[in-house]
Amino acid sequence: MTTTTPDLRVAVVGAGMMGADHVARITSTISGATVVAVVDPDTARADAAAATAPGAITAADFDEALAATEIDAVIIATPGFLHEAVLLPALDRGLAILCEKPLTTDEAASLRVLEAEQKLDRPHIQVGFMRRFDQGYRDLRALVASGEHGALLALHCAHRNATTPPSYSEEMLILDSVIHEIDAVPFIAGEPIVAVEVKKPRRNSLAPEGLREPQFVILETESGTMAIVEINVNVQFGYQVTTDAVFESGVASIGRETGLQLTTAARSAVAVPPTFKERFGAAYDTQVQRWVDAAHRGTIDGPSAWDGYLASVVATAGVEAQKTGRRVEVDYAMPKPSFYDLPGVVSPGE
Ligand code: ISE
Repeated sequence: MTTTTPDLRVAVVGAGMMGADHVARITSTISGATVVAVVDPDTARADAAAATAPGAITAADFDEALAATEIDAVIIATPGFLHEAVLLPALDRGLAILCEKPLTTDEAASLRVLEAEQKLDRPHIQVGFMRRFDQGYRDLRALVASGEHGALLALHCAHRNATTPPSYSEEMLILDSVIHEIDAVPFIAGEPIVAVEVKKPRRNSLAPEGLREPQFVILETESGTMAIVEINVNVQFGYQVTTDAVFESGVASIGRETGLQLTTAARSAVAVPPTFKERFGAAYDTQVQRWVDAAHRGTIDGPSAWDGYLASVVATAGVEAQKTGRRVEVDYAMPKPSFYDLPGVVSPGE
């Protein structure tokens, strides 16, 4: 006789681009999980996302969904400043949680989340820093760790989006976009960020009125590796995220466009993905499958709330650097609690 484990019953909170993508992913690609609820105050958006998940109910808020159906796990895909309001009740109920980045949009809120989580028996929150599941990032991390080409001296990171919505503010360059590099740079370099500085070159006149971008965000790590991040979010042509790593005796690059190269009419071209959904599609799939598998085992398998907290400390310093033009040192309030060292909490790539 074979026994089958019941699917993880997942609520997806936030049915915007990312939330809708996760609903469709769980339904069509991921095994061991079913979307049972889609939560969004915008009923048209909730309905549209739920249409891809047979049997899922829709609800205007998380409480309504909790009251209406049995839920084991939640994916939080609302804007970052709304995460805490879902994280706290989800922790209270002991749900498995995949929280899209950022954990929260400021350090104080991240601390409150850490405190609430540490009242439980083990970490429940995995943070959606999906770049850690991208093969290029993992290869680069392994190359740095191997020491084969000497020390890592510098990283040139380009982070380019086609356009931004009207709600996108200057702070979001750091809190919503560079937050990915704020997590990825320590992941690649194997050491924490200790200082941030922001430089503002000539403004792109194609950016929405009032948005001062592109910007260069300089992240320094403990041993002096410098990552220079070009955040450039109205490039019009598509989505591009590349990293060039400079070692003592070599240079490595990830993220260049690959695939079919068509040469015709005196031109040669490779397609550029339109958005992050396509560029990081495989990484999102791996991340969600590993989170579901880990939830069945009662653990997480990826960046934890501690990683989310570290990123929010750096991001808070980054916003100060952006406002003042100064180099701002990062002050982590505490060492990593042993709670986050539990065996079974695996860092991807390890
Ligand atoms: C968006 O929220 C993401 O997470 C994307 O990966 C990033 O490239 C974009 O700039 C953000 O707004």
